[in-house]
Amino acid sequence: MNTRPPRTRSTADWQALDAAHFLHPFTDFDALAKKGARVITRAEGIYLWDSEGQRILDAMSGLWCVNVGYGQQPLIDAATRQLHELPFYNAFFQTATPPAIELAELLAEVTPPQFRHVFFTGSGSEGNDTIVRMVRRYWDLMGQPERQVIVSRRNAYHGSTMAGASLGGMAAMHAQGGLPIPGIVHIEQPHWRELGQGMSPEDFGVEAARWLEAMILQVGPDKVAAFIGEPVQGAGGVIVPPATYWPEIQRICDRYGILLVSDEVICGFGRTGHWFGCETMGFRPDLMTFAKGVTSGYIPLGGVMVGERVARVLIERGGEFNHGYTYSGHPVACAVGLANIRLVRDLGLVEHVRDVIGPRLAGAFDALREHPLVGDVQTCGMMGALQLVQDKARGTAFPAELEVGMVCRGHCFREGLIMRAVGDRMIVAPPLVMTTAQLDEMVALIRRCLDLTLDDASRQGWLS
Ligand code: PXG
Repeated sequence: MNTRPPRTRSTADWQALDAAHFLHPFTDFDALAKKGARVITRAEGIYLWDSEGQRILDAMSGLWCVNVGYGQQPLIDAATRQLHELPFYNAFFQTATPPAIELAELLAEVTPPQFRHVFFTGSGSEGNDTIVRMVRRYWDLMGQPERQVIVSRRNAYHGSTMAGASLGGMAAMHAQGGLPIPGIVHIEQPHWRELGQGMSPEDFGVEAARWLEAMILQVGPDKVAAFIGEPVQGAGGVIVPPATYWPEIQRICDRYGILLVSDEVICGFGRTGHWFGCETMGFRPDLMTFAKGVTSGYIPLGGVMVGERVARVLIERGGEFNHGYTYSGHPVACAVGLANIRLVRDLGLVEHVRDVIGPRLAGAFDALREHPLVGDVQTCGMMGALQLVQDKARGTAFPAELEVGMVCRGHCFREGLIMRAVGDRMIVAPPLVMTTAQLDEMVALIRRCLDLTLDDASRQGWLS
């Protein structure tokens, strides 16, 4: 029986309470308190409803995570069953729980063959903190303790903890809290449109990968522990590297013996049309971070897949690894993860992305190239970006202070569509269960919001 009282507060009441007590992530607290938060109250399939009763098509899957869509009964049942049976037990003191053991087995099955072991965390950020400690521990055990430096990329996102934000390449994050921590360096991102003009994408992909080699030589090959990257940069704006990039990165890592880490927090579990982004991009990581799509965001869970190269050393020569979280292997989270991965498999979602809905998104975004505001388009599986430009013929960007992306995002909100703006890149990462009819509905909404933004831009004289 549901004994919870009905949610009878008005939107204004919710907003006042929110402003009084709730500090939101990545938010200007004062500005939000003045404006009032949008309160999301329920969801079903690919749609959300807010406290005003407006239906919203969620083209961002919550926050790149609700891959199976909202309201999936098998996940709800798995959580409920596990909450009754054993809501919590830890994995620290030589104990384990059945859901954690079974999820570890299933993860070994769906990940590439070099992965047979997993270290569970509560989030992607904790996963990347684990990566930093684990790769340094690996090199200690290998008798090369001077290998400490991890190479990452500008405009990467790897989380918000001290190590996650340090690995990330976001200047605004480094400006707060004394980051990056020592031993983390950054190279430029493989963003052909921004950095590769005058070169073919293929040539640029190789060139961008060689920036890694240049950095290795600058730091000293005997000091570099690992390279980390998202197969496709997500929060940075859905930046899809040229096909030549990752194979060249792999070659360089092999050449210098450094560990290759794939941050699969967004790309994992089918989003790119393969189980993992490294499979789509053609490389073979030694370690992978995952989170989000492992439970479709129904409950927090993350982790690190540890390839045999590292696992064998940690297991056979390591002794105790002094690292772990209360919620490493949380039984309810793992039960939901199991149900979610089985559902992804039963519904054939990876194939749906690869063969049906991903190609349809690519085709629809390609058709948006002729829109006067759209200067460039990129997609990969169920991720897509539309670059808004001031002058289509020359491809020039709008002045940043006009915040055209935010203008477009405002129209999306009002029209019942959630899309992210990263600068002037409008991005989507819809639920993988999206049907073709729903995709067409989403694209029609996007087109309408682009038209409304174009009207604003011409009325304000921003196009001249
Ligand atoms: N790695 C990647 C690639 C991510 O996208 C994290 C790590 C951190 O995961 P947790 O679970 O600690 O948040 C992420 C998270 C955005 C946005 O604005 C993206 C993320 C988080 C918050 C906002 O697109 N990705």
